[in-house]
Amino acid sequence: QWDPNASNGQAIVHLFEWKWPDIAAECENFLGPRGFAGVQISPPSENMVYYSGGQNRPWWERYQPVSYNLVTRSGDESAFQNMVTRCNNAGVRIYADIVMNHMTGWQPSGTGATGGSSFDAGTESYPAVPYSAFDFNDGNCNSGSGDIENYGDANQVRNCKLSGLNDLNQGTDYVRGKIKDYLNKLIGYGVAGFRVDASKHMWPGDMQIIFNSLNDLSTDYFAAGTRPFVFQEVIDLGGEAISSDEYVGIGRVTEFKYGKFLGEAFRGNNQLKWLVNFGEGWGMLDRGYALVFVDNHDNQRGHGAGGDMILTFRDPKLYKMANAFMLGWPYGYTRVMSSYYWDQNWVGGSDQNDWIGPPHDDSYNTLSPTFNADGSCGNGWMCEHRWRQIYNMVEFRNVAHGTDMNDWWDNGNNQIAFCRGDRGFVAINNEGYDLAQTLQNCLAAGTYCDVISGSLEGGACTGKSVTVGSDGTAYIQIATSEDDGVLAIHANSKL
Ligand code: AAO
Repeated sequence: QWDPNASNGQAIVHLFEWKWPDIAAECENFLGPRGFAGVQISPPSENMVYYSGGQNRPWWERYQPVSYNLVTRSGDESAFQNMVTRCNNAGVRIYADIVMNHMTGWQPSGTGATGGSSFDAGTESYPAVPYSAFDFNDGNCNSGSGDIENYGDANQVRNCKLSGLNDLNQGTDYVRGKIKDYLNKLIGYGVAGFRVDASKHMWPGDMQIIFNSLNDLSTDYFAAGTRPFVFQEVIDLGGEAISSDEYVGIGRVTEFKYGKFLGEAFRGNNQLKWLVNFGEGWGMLDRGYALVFVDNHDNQRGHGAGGDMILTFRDPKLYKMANAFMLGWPYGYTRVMSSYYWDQNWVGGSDQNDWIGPPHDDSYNTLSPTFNADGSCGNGWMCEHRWRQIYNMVEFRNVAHGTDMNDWWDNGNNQIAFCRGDRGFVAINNEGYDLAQTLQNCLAAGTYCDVISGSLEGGACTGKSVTVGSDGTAYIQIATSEDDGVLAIHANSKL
């Protein structure tokens, strides 16, 4: 459950709010050929439909399930099945986002759901599962409001409501059974694993029982006896009652310190030279348990944790540098974020538009991405995973896999360089002046294409090139005037 069960690839991409047919096509046309291991999809379970207070169809309605029927704005059950099959056939795995901590928050009775199921949040009735008031934690919650009021109290965090969301009691056989049936249905269709939403808000013992009870993955695509990959969303920046360590026995855990620390470093609040032991040396999880990312769908819009240090597509130069560092660096299993654009509206330090859902038509049907001649996306989709500087570093990570870091160099401040065995070399310049000097390298002598400023295409470099001499050194140049503050070469970018 710590292994992504990928046939190839050391990085996954979160195609946030994409439709199932678009993901299927992306697996075939782009992700498979480019060596992406898999896709984290938005929650496939039926959710409530939200139109209120001028916030029509927010992205976050998908985190309020009404049933485990597979019907959402991303598509229905047959589209889901088709996507999983086509992605697996393209060598790309599907990891489903599972909302099993809770159902909806309070909504007026008669509120709609994406599959047409009825529900009554006030009486905690979800007949399409079915769940009723017996299945929720209200009696076990000790806070005055029924909501989580104090993250210093583990009992509250796990037995009270997160933001008013009706909190399921995973301590009962009945609730465990319903969740198990849902996850086994997904396994039956060929998913490779799960991102488990709000894991911090469930007891690890209950989760362990549920995940241990699941079927092995489908032998249509996986070896007999393969367990689902599990990565649990636990926000642990320290200082609370609950720590990530409590969950590592179940699967990997999202390491939220990683993106926060990287954001602080690249934004200039910390010198890059300290990244020399980035990972366990910084108080993060053991690398075999960590799922890492620069930003996620919450903290790119001020939800969750990390605050204003988080880097996103809105700071493209720094964002590409941070992603290049992550994908070049041997720590954790990596996830690339792929977003859609929205206009921000800052009032008193918070974005009033943080709720805005994916690009849509007048009836709020999600739009498909369009693709420009250079491979980038249109129709409001950012598609960071299609940025050359990012997808080329996914290839770098695959090429360098199995090696450790060696030959670290820094200028005592914000210029750094390092090697990965004899497979890859990365240099980063986050100073206000050019990097231009001869550095120790580790690749075999020869000429290599920098995969940041360009690629190796048709036997030639479309960007910069680097020549590694017979003495093992190479002249490295990253001018501040360049679009990108990174340079990377690897064994497969040799001329
Ligand atoms: C929506 C509305 C709410 C309404 C609710 C019910 O926005 O106003 O009350 O419906 O009607 C998403 C959205 C929510 C949305 C929800 C349901 O983000 O706004 O609520 O869908 O539609 C906590 C959880 C974490 C969670 C995160 C957002 O621990 O699991 O909040 N993330 C997941 C998903 C997320 C989703 C849900 C869970 C729910 O990724 O998309 O919500 O399914 C501290 C704690 C964290 C806690 C944060 C925020 O963090 O440590 O555990 O995350 O607070 O409450 C510093 C600290 C850091 C602290 C942070 C924020 O950085 O170091 O520790 O500040 O204070």
